[in-house]
This record gives sequence, C-alpha cells and structure tokens, in this order.
Amino acid sequence: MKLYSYWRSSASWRVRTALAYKGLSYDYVPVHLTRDGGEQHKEAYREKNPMRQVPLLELDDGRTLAQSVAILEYLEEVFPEPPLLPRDPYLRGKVRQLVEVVNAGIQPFQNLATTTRLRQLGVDPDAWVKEWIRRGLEAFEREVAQTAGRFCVGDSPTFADVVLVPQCYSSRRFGVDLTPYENILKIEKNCLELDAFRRAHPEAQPDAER
Ligand SMILES: N[C@@H](CCC(=O)N[C@@H](CS)C(=O)NCC(=O)O)C(=O)O
Repeated sequence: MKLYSYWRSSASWRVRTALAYKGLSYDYVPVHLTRDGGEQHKEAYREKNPMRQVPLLELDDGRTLAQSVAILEYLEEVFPEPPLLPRDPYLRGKVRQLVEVVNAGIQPFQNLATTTRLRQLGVDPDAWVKEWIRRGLEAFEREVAQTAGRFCVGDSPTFADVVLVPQCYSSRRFGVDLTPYENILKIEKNCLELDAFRRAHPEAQPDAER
C-alpha cells in the first residue's frame, strides 16, 4: 500500500496510527501542503483525490481511498486484528460519536483551505479556529468522562484515540491551552506511551521539517 501524507496533517496521522497499530507496512508518499502553492492542488494529485486533501491510501492493485475515517473503517474490516473498535454496538457508536466530534466538529474549521479562505475574505482565523477547537474539546472531554478507562472508551485504543491525539497536537499549534481538559490529557499521555502512536507522530515522518 501507499499512503499519501503530510507530516503535520492530523487526518494523515490518524491513518498512520491505524496502519502502525495493525502492523501494516506501506510506502510513504509525501504531499507538501504549502510548498509551491501546495502539491495537493497539482493536477497529478487532483486526479487521485479531487478533494485536494491528504490522506489518500492507494492499495496494491492501484485502487484508492480518501477520507481518513473511511480509510480507518476499511482497515478495520480488512485487518480486524488488533481491533480499533469495541465489540459492544453501543460502545462502537460512542467511538464513532467521538470521532465525529473531531472529524466534523473541529478539523474542517481549522483546515488550511478554510483558514486560507478566511484570510482572503479579510477575516483573521485565529479566534475562529480557537472557538471550534474549544467547543469540540469541551464536548469530547465531557463525553469521555463517561466512557474512559486508560483510553477514550475503555482500556484499549480505538478510532477515538486515533483521532484525538493528532487533534491535541493541532490544538497546541493553534495556541489552545489544553490544561482544562484533564481526561483528554491523561488519554493522550497513555496513547503516546504506545509504539504505534509514537511511530505515527509528525516528527517521526520522512518529510518532517524541523
Ligand atoms: N475529512 C478529511 C479531511 C482531510 C483534510 O482536511 N486534510 C488536510 C490536512 S489535515 C489537507 O489535506 N488540507 C489541504 C488543504 O486544505 O489545502 C479526512 O478526514 O481525510
């Protein structure tokens, strides 16, 4: 498999974590999101992903999948062990709820294309981004208070942890203080003790810039 990724992309990080957790090897194809106007906008990449976003997973037979959550679901179905979803249907629903808090409730509002467009419209995106991050993290924090063990839902990592850890990193980059979110910080620490989460970290990627 090939993963089209950018080191600091939170959505790419989700997929990198799932691949690492499931012990799957892949070729890393960097897509630089800012250099030369952004490689995601070049025709060669748009043909692969018309949404002009990373991540994109290319299977060995050349078929592709975009949208990180769709990729996570695919990986879970094809490579079910070790699982990243609980067995219990209600808890699976809870995991997916937490995923959407980040995937639909935060990430689109902080994405590069959104902040770039806001600047073009004369709006400083700083307060905008912080508002959506805080609102989402507050909801996430309250929800995990009901479900967390060592991780977001129980004592094994799930998709919810896979999306949370990159969101913590992005939130700090946008200047959001995470100290009010005690459960989230505890879960993030537990995740980052695991090899899969560490190997998926932006700074461990071949295209990392320091
Ligand atoms: N819902 C998509 C979001 C993908 C996304 O927004 N990717 C960002 C990086 S985290 C991107 O490629 N941004 C490029 C741009 O905004 O131009 C997913 O989960 O894969």
